[in-house]
Amino acid sequence: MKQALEPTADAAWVLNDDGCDPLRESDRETRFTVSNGFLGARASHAVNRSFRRLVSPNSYVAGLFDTPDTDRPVPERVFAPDWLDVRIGLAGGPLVHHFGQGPSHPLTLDMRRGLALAECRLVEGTAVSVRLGLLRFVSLSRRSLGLQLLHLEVDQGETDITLEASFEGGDHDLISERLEIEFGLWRTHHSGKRLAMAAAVALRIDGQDLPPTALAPLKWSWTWRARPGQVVCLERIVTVARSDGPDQDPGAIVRKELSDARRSGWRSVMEQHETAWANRWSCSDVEVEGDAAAQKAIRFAVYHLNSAANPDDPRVSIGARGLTGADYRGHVFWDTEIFLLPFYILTWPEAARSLLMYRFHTLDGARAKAADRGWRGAFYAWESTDTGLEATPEQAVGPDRQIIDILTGAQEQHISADVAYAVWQYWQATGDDEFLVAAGAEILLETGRFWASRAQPEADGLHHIRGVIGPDEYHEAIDDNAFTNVMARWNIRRALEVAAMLGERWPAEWTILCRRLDLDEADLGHWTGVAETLATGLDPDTGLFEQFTGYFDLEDVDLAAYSGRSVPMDVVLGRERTQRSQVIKQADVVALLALLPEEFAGETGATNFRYYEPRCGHGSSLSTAMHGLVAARLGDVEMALDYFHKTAAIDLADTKVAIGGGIHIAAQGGLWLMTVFGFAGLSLRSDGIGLAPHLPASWLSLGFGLQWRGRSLAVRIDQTNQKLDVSLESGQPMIITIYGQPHSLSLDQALVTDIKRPRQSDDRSR
Ligand code: IFM
Repeated sequence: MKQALEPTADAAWVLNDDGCDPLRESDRETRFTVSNGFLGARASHAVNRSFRRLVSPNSYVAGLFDTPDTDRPVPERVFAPDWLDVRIGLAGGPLVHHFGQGPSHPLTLDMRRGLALAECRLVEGTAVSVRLGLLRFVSLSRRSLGLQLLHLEVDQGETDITLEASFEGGDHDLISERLEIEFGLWRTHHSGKRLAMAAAVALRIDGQDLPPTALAPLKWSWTWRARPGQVVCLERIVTVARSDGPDQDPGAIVRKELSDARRSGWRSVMEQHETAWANRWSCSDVEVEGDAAAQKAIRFAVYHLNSAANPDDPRVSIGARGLTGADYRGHVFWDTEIFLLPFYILTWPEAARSLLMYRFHTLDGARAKAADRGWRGAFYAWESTDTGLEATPEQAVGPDRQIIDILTGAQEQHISADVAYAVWQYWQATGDDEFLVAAGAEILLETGRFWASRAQPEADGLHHIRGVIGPDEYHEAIDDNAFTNVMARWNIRRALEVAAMLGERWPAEWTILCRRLDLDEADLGHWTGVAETLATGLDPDTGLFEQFTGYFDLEDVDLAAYSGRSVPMDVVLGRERTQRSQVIKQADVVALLALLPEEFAGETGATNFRYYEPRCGHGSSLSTAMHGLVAARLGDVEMALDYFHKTAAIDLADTKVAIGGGIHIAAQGGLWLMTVFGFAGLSLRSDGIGLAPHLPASWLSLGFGLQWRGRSLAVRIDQTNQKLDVSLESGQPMIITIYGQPHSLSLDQALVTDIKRPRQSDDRSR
């Protein structure tokens, strides 16, 4: 067992934390979380948690939502029982690991192997001293499975030691239905979901099995006489299943999974898990030479991205904190479609498809939300759970401790276009026609229909969308937000395109779909008219989009004067003044430029970026990544690199943001976007992919893999030799467009071309 607890030797693959600071413990728990898209286990201490009140619960199960029976109830992902609890004690009481007393509690995240390691030493005067090594993972090859290993060496003392292993907190959010020695079945209070868990435990002392005493359901105990040099190994295999309705039996699933896992043993469970991770890394690793911090940050990002998705469950999506923390109650936002989906589409299409199928399965909720407000089509929930119904809380406590109304659920409507954008991007990159016909087309049509009903004609001959919130959430109830309107127009146009395509290529399916959606030529004609006359706020003379009607008249605050601030701009200025100012919470027109660069003719992309970038206060963790991506595309790579490191700091630097509530998974997706779409200049084209690399000076090379319409590609940008090398590892020949020039790529002919030097800082026109 000891060997299994040895981390990967290469420092670029591991994240270490030697500290033990109770004030930062919750951040460490988040950062070192292991998850697999179905189960999440935060890196809480497993052993003798005397400081239990300081830490958040440990375990999450994707899709395990319930709605509390309170005033203004908001659905939330509830906690699953913590399956990792261990207590070690002497006859007189527990061997407690106190903060600040004795050695620290180092943690290691072995990203290559997808597991977390911990060490700890427990001492009780001269009576006993033991060293512990712990390992935990949730399996990437069988997502219902978790493993905990504990390796204990006695350094000193001859005394009786008791070790208890248990499940804790089962009654925290759930009601137990059945509890047995190795099995538990719980249900949620209101949502009709059930959770089953089963566990097998074994303890060996110097290689000899010591049978446990069952103290209670899911609670085992062992007592033995400790001697110096003794080695004790605990292994616990856990299986977990969720059911969403009465017709499924999660109990049968976990029992079967447990008996399979028990038969194969923990080593085989671990081997399969590590093979699954090796496969994931071979498709998704990003290598940066020359900037060790950037390398660590992008690996950490890819580790958490690979940990967040589950290609096998199309009923769940990824919450804003993945399965790493409780913030945002597990709710799903546009973060998934805009910041995460590109990674999955291009490195793990099966996961991407499943995430989009979640939006297909929640279409009825989106249709109900639109209908409730008198519109047609699909208006997706700004905060979504399992039903697709709106889950945004209506009120919250603001930064000044006042109760404020939350309007995003009603007004942040661009979510419908964001979902459509991801559907189109997926189809473009995978060519998955079956998905398009069975699900994607319906999403595109229903979201297109939503916008066509949402935009209203006015006396100026244009259609307008009034009363919305754009990505910049500082400004509410605004009219004609450029991001919303241009994305809406794009959405309607893609709906029309998919309608024409289905009519031509799949006429029988098209007829059935039209009948089911009650869609006819008159509808399509109306949509065309709306798209042609939708106000966008573009000033043709300056090339500037006005973020929303009246934005240019607002107070222009010089953010440079507040550069030393440690709190967001809305806290500095106060809510009202922020709303009356041009201060932007996060990329808005800049986000539009990131998503639809073709909407910005000639140099107007740079014009808009130069206008809006200095006005952004980055009050959201999503903001810096969008700015970095656009800066890199515009060739301002050093500014982009600065944004890259700022984004990385969100979850990696203790001094930036408190992350006890979970990893900012959109920021992690944003790091990948900045790297691949920004520095490598990737673009998705109808005839293949485009690359236009501009690397920061410190990056000697950048390498990554891509999946494109059934092909695997390896890209390497070598700054030292000024070369771009693209090779096709599997699949049919294709076209790669480099800085606008098409090139052929085939299995037997890699593509090697020169790259351009990035602009120097003195020719930046900022
Ligand atoms: O989706 C984001 C939003 O854009 C800004 N506030 C946080 C949300 C969840 O990450």
